Amino acid sequence: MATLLGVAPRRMLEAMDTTPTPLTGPSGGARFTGGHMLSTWNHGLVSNAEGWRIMKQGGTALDAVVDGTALVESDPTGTSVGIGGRPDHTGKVTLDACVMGPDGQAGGVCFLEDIAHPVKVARSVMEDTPHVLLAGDGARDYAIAKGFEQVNLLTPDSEKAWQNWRKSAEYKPIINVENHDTIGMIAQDLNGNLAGACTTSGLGFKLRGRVGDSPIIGAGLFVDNDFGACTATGLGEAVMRTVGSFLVVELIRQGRAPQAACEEAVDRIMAKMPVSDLQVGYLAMDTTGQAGSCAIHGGFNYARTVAGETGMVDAPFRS
Ligand code: SD4
Repeated sequence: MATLLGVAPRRMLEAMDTTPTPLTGPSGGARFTGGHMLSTWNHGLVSNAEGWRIMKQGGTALDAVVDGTALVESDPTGTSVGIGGRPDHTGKVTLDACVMGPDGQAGGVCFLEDIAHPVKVARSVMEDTPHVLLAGDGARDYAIAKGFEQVNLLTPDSEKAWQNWRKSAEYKPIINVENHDTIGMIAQDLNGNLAGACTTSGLGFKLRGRVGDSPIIGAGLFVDNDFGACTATGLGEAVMRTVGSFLVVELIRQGRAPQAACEEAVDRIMAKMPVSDLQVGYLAMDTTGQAGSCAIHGGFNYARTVAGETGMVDAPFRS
């Protein structure tokens, strides 16, 4: 039977090999089961500490990334995630988040207001609905109906920063200091399974309704339990245009080490657009315990935890 528009007829699909991928790493190496976590920026230390506490008690990678990043969402002094995040140009804080688990399950929320923990709502979208992404008022109504905590996300500090910004109302991304400090966290638990989460208030003083890469599966986050996981930080538009996190995991699937995969994803951005004012950083792991990172410019760092030992790492950069 001929295929129509590239859709394989059922008979062909049945003939395809559907044997599950063996539990080995991409290079055939053994899956790492010591506990591995990578989280963006300095606040990644808090997330990894919580993630390790959870893993040691038998929690999954998914538990670790959701509860680890939720801690950063709770910090009102963080100006780029959760409460205290810088508002949009109308003075309203709008949040984006997503999660992905080891079975390919995914959930996200974007343009969400008034809710303390978007990453937990994202998990609920994944686990309790047939959908992947809820937006705006619909996402807020869903969160309220599910009993999620409502808060005023605009702290006095953020309001002051917005009032100052309004004096010129000029928007210009400034590398690494413009609150480009999303928390993206990827983890492999003591059973060797992968998961990831990404949560942000997005770009400070963005246009109302702007959604970045962070809640978009494949852009700000991607997890394939058979091969690896990746998360992104920086200017979401550049990540979305190149479907960055999916690209990194796909390159790992094709045999690249996480480091080489992150470098290639950064190079793709640099080949397509001017980057003098634009920062993007990728963080990736494979299933064997290898990690990689790369940014366009210097200044991107991340927390790495391996079997309970944590350190901060400065990501290599390409510009
Ligand atoms: C965004 N990628 O909304 C986010 C911002 C970010 O570190 O990553 N900040 O474009």
